[in-house]
Amino acid sequence: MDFIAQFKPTSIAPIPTTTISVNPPGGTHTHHPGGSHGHLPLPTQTFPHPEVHYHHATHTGNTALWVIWALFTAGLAGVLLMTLRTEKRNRYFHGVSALVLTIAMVSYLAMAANIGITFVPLPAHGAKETLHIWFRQVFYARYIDWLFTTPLLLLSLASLAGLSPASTLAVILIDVFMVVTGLLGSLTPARYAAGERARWIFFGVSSFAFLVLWGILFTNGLKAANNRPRSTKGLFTLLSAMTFLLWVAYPIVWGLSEGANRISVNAEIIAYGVLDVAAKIGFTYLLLFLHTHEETGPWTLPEWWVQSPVGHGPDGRGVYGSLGSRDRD
Ligand code: RET
Repeated sequence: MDFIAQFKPTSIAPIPTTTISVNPPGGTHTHHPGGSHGHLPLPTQTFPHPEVHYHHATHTGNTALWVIWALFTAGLAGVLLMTLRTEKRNRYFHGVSALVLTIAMVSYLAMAANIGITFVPLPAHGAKETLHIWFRQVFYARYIDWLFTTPLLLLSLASLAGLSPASTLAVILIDVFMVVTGLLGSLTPARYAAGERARWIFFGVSSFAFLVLWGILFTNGLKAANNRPRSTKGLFTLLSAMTFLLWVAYPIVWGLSEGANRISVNAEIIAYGVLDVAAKIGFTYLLLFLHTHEETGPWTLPEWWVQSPVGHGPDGRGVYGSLGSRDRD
């Protein structure tokens, strides 16, 4: 049986092995002296990834927010004192102004407490910028403030002029539209061209609303003010001109800060702060001091509004007439 003998191992043969080849990052070095595959080089270069940076308020900005909050608190306390010293039916402007200052006070408290804040991506211009992503801090809390306070300020102006309810409502709705589109502009992520374009379109739309609302206020408002006493007309002219000039500065600050990122977040806080104090506290005190109590007009509150009903009426039926009373039998 020689053929079986041929298959008998004569010595221990090495076990056959298979080599699987892989391509590790960094490349393979196939020509190893001695045929060893033991030491492939480790990758030394990683893929580049962008660095993230933030423009945000520092201690200075936060201190400014607290200072402005304190100014609004003091301003509000003063208005409340003045309200108490004023006859009830002459408190219309006091009520509206107190509401404005209360909202501003709460809004600055929120911003100082770091509420109502977000970060929005800024445009990347130039090749270097592809490796850097910049965010800017946006205080959207101010737009919530403006959403309520600017209509109230306009309501004061419109009431002073004796503007028709239709025009007053139009001015207020256009103002709300202006604030909302301004907010959308400031929240638009603008890292890429389309976003940046959208942001400035929102700005344009909002500015258009701004012009329309002041157009109505200056034409219809002045016409209506002609029918008021001379001192009221004078006060309306003064306050509306001053307010217009202050309000024009808002889109300028917006353009420099949230729009084109030309000034720091701290500078933005201070700029808007100065404007807010002038447009709210300055406005309120001029209005309340210069508007004399003797004047009567569409803003003089009716007796039924300021006086709570007393007793049950002379015949015991109640001031509103009671349900199920004798005269319904
Ligand atoms: C924005 C940006 C978009 C264009 C325009 C703006 C106008 C804002 C204004 C704000 C007024 C605020 C006041 C606050 C409180 O006192 C939204 C900044 C036109 C006019 C008076």
